[in-house]
Amino acid sequence: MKQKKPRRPLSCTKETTLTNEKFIELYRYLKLTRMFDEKTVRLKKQSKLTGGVFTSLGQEATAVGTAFALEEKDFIAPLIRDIGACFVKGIEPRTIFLQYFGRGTAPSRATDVQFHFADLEKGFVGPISHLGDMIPVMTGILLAARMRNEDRVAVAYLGEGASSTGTFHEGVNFAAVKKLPLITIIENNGYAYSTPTREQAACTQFVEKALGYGIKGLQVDGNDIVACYETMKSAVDYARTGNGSVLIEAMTYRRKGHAEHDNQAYVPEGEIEWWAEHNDPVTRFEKYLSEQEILSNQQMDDMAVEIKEFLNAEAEWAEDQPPPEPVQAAMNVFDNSFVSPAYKKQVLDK
Ligand SMILES: Cc1ncc(C[n+]2csc(CCOP(=O)(O)OP(=O)(O)O)c2C)c(N)n1
Repeated sequence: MKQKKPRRPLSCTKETTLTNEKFIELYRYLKLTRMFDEKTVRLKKQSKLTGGVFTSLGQEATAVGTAFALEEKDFIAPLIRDIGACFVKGIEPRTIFLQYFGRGTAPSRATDVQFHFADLEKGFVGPISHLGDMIPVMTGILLAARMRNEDRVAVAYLGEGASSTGTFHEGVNFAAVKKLPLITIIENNGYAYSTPTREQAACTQFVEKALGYGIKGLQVDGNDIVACYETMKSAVDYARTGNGSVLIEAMTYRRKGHAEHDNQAYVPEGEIEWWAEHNDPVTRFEKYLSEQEILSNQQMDDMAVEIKEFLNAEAEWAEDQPPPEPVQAAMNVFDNSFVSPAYKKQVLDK
């Protein structure tokens, strides 16, 4: 990934439709996402979490800024880098902590320790591991919505690596042909696990893939949260008014490894530090908020203290919840129709 030296520290785009009140809300989500990741990394290092920890360090603005342009009735299928979009859609940190701690009351009841769960009331269609597979799923959801005369937009988030899969092609193509309001967001963060972008695809601009499907393509600076919001807003307006699908390429950078266990030995020296110093989405937005006199540094610090206390309380609450009953381990995984009603009443429902 090219690292153009900025002449002056980057800020966020000035052209916006957002009010100051919305900016503050947006900032809280951004900061919450950053601090949630930091908290989960600490919990992992304390050996309190059993599963892998996947963070979005350095690319939080893409998930938060784009999800912020959606309406409550819209659907999202996030991926591991999009916890920020889950928060914007109303998923509480405590619910994700319950998953991470593998508690019996977690939506997945400890059969999964990531955020592979759904909350359809909130328009949150849970992610699955299989890259690209959520695109046909979201396409199907939109087709069903159309048949029911429901006005919904759906978003499938994925990395540039996932755009090399067959299901990406099938899903995007079908949505394009049917002019479904699907917004596919490719987060081009430089690496797919340890594979750099140049070894992932021969095209240099992933936005160009839109051309081949006959849909609208937009490219955005994924570390500029205001630009992410505005680009997404225009995509949502376009899709909602019957023009069909949109593909957005968000240019960003993954500052952590694939997950916490990945030491990033494949990353050239100095690259991560460069992005941290020159193109951090949180710093950029803070600079903007301060320049525009929307929030003072003191107010931002106060918000960080409030979020820290909130997250500590959320995590403590989740940790205190009971673990699952061993017998529940196989429930909702296999076909349990063989379970006799008496056994179910006696053991499972207690
Ligand atoms: C179909 C499929 N193939 C391989 C994997 C294993 N895998 C998990 S994440 C990952 C890399 C994903 O890269 P990218 O899509 O660019 O997203 P990023 O992690 O960079 O956000 C791979 C290969 C998988 N989950 N699904």
